[in-house]
Amino acid sequence: PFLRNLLNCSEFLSGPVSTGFLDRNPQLVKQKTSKNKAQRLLFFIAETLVNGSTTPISNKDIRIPEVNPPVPDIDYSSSCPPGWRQILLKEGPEAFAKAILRHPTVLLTDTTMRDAHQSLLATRVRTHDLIKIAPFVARRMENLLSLECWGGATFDVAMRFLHECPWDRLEELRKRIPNIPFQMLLRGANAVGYTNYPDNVVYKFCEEAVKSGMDIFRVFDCLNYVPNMLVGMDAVRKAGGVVEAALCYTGDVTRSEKYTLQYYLDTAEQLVRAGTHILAIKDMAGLLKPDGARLLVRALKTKFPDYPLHVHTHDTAGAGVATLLACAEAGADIIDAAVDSMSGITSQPSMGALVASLGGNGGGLRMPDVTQYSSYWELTRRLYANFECTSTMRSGNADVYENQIPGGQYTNLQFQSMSLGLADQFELVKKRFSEANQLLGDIIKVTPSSKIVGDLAQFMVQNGLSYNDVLERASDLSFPTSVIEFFDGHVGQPYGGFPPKLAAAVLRGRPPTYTDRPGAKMPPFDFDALRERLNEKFSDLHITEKDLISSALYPRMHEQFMINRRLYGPVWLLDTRVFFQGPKTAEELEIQLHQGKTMYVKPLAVAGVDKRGQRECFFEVNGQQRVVYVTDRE
Ligand code: 3PY
Ligand code: ZN
Repeated sequence: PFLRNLLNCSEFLSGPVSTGFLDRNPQLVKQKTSKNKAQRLLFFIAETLVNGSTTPISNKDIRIPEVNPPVPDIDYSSSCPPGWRQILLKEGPEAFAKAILRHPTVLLTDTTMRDAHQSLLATRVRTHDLIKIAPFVARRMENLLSLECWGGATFDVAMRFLHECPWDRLEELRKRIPNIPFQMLLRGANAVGYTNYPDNVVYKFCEEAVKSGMDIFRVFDCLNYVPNMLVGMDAVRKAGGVVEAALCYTGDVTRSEKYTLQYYLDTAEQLVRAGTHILAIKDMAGLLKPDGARLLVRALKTKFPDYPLHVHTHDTAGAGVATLLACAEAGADIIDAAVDSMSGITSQPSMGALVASLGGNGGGLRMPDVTQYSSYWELTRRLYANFECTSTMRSGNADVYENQIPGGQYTNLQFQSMSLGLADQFELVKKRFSEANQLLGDIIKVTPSSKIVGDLAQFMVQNGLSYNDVLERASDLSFPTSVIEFFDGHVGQPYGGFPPKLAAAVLRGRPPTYTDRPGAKMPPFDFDALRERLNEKFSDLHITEKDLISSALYPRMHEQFMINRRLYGPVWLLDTRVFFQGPKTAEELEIQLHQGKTMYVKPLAVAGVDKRGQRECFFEVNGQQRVVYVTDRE
């Protein structure tokens, strides 16, 4: 087989073989693992027993508790009641938007399955735990306007850290929740990545997302740069999805001189003209306070009464519930909440608090159902104790109004500071974040522009630079790449333009590469060539159109994911404790391979290292003894 593979390998056929040839062509070497799903999972378990977690864990000292979060005991044989998705499927996006407008009371979006765990648990919640509770959500939370369960960082984290295919997650959830519209976060021309992509990548992404079950796309751009958003909006519309164009909120609309009420109204006007179905306010840092919320929501609803208004905030300071109640009073049509046990601090405001406070019209949700849903997540959250971002942030912090760090980034920045040995300087990092923002021209801060501000802040702290030092010494400083690319126009054009003096210094006097939409100059992505390459490299795996998109967005990460998939199989079937930590000796694991087929695995013993550097792992599988060999990497 090696020779046959070699003769099919284009790198081998096209010239002399150079260093790293085998690493670049792992398909040439037959893996020692069997192709069988059960055997791959067994190999994965053996791997965790011998070498520990296959994915980085922030705090290894924390042992994952042996809890098995029970799903609420309801009648799962009953069919799912109809929900908003039936209206969408039957009548289409325009009529769906009209139906929202006609609805007499405010509606809710549940963010538990995306933003809440992105903001609290480093996006690590696994498909396993999401699909366990999905049948309950479909039957008891059927009045949700939508369920945010995809997009943002979930796409790359699934592949990079969880060895999961993000598309499978979407499809598995969709199978179990046919009645509630799914909602995702689309970073405009950045799709679900951190950089601009050729337009055909964004179009193909949206097309496949709709086919896999996505309904509502919250499209934003990290600088509110409308040309970048238009690509995403058009791609969603062509794919048949609901376009929800978002205005990213920053500053304080009641007093900011730059991001004024007029600024938001003018930007909204462009989004309405571009054919959005729904308008959204995306307050990614939790800066919107009740007075600003009333002002902004009233103004938008007065000017654009024919468009449903959806409000998203974070509870970083602790004022989130008050803000969302103010939005509801002022006429917002939909508000975002996370279930109680996954809410608060850098996540969304509490669903239970909102449902209770809205009295008889809590988005059509029933308090006992919310409580049961919350109990499931309370225990499930404990399985992710290693990723609890709030281990250092235990309460709300109103200093966010000053530093404006987005919810999803706050704790990341804290971890990043710790790993750079700057843990005790986090206060300074926050101060520098706010100064870095001013240096860059007071920009909108959300993925990826927030990272640029964060990179500059870290750079200032590490090099002991103050605001004035940066300004004075700019032409001699080696700025982080992200900062150079920002001034070079790679992200888009910020509102109000680039600060000219710093731009000239950072670019060393040369003109910027992009002065308009970066994607406009990119040649289309060659999907045919990629398909050929992947089919050759992974000739033993079935390459789908979705694989092509994952690879176009994240080439190296996707390749590693494919290698892991080949080795480990569908690891999302394993319990979360087993996935991150491995099982205990003699613990009996019950793994449901598919409907009606369960595998029972009991790890018995791990032998010492043999001459080849391998260890024998002994298991009992469905009552039979089995041995798996794993290389000890110590
Ligand atoms: C993301 O882009 O992942 C965000 O959550 C932005 O708020
Ligand atoms: Zn958010």
